[in-house]
Amino acid sequence: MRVYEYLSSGRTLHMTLIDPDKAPRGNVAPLVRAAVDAGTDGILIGGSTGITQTQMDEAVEEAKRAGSTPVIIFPGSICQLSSKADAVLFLSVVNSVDPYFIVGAQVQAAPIIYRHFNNLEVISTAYLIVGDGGAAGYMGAARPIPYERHEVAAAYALASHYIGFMSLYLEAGSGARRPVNVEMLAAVRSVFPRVLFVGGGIRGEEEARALASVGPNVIITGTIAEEDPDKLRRVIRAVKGASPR
Ligand code: 1GP
Repeated sequence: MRVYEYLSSGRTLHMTLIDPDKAPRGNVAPLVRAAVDAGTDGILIGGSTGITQTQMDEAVEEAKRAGSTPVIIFPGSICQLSSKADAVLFLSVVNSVDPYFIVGAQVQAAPIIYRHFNNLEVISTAYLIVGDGGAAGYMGAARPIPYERHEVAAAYALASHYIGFMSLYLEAGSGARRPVNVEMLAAVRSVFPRVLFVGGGIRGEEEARALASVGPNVIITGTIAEEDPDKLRRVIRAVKGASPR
């Protein structure tokens, strides 16, 4: 099954983000095994700073060897492509103030994917950064949408739908003090009919359950996988238990 089809299956999936900069060689496999064991539905690999192409290849290979879930690249730069992954989120930081992050990096990456990584499934993704924004917001020169400005997020989501993005990733930033509000997620969900990811700052079962009840396609957590496998298990259970579709 193609990854996009898997993401669109109708139920809310949980995926685990692994940043190779924080999980160096040899540390990816244990994280993947723990996440798969806890019930995660896929692995995203990428990060905002300090990752080479070799590190990506190694991390993706390690992740593939350790578990059978799809491995998806979540690139922070054009150095983070790998032919060994199943798919790449072809991100455009739609609320960046720097055109490089909206279309420049993509123009650099596209011919590389076409010529060298054409086995990679490409999933165009509107990357919408809100609230804290984290390192992704800073590095991507985003103008993060304030947590309470649901209507602004919905306007971006509708524009992303009309432009034709296959997916939208609503991001509060890795390690954010708090995740995206349920109301903002609901506002985005109501106008964006394709694959919707949400992540950043999700640590507790209650917030995971509340976000899942809105019906995003994928809830992503990263930090808790590194910190506490039991918490990860509880969050995944909450995501799956709350799924309304
Ligand atoms: C970042 O949404 C992910 O894109 C993960 O965030 O590390 O805060 O779970 P956390």
